[in-house]
Amino acid sequence: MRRRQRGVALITIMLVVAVATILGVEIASEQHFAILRGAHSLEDEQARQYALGGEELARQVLHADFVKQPGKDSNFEPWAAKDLHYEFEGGEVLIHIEDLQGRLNVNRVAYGNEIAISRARLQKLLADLGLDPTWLPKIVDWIDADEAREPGGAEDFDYLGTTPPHRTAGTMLTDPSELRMLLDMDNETWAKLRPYLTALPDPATPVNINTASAEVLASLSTAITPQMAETLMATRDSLEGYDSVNAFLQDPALAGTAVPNTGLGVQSGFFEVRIRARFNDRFAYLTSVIQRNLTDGRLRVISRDLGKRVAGV
Ligand SMILES: [Ca+2]
Ligand SMILES: [Ca+2]
Repeated sequence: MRRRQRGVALITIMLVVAVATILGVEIASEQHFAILRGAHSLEDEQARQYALGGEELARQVLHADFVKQPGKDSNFEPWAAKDLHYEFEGGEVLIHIEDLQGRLNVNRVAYGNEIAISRARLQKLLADLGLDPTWLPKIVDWIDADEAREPGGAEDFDYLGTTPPHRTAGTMLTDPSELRMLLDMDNETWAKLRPYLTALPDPATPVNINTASAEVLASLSTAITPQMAETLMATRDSLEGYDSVNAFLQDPALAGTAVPNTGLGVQSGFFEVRIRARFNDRFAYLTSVIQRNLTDGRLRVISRDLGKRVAGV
């Protein structure tokens, strides 16, 4: 809120208090409720401003991280702390930052120069999660620009027969939740898949092996078993993150696996920030995606969802 607007908000709160005091006990109940409603909407607005303040704090944390060590990102850095919590007068802000490059970028299965390896990785993830392999062609068809069905896939023609009829995206996704619309997708399947997927605007964006979950590490090659992924996670913890992709590929746990040196990295440029803000007893929720420039650390909010209650904060 700009200073002047803040001043106006403060004067308005003071007026509400003054009016309530003057009217005292003689106030008619209807008027009383009207004032309460007014006060609540002011408090809601204050909570929303705190949430936006939380986003600004997240930007500062991410910028400080870049200044300290631009070439390497891991879950051992301050931005990844689970207790980013700030108290203000009458309220508080809770911030949870997640590296979106710790997930598989679904846009890579149909765009960019690494389509084949990206499809293989999503296929491996589906297999490890015990999900039907035809989710891959369905995801590919949903995102790719053509109307030609992959074997086992589904294009516009198949969706026009659904209720309500709709069409495929035919372009890169901005939010992976759009895949909830896939033919035959159900809540249970989507709940299993969702934690491991993201939709980033640049299909060249690699997976950060330092923030990837065990499931995503296991998806990197058919040669990596879930047990091996757990071993890799333990080594990664002891190192506080691998210094380079080569250091990861040379990990003894990967000996003989020939994991392709494609689409992997140790640096991140896309973060999801989930915020819960409170002012008095009013809450506001904000989810923002922040892009951090890999060369100069500049930060840019690329999406902002205010008001949606989110898990994880
Ligand atoms: Ca298509
Ligand atoms: Ca297609």
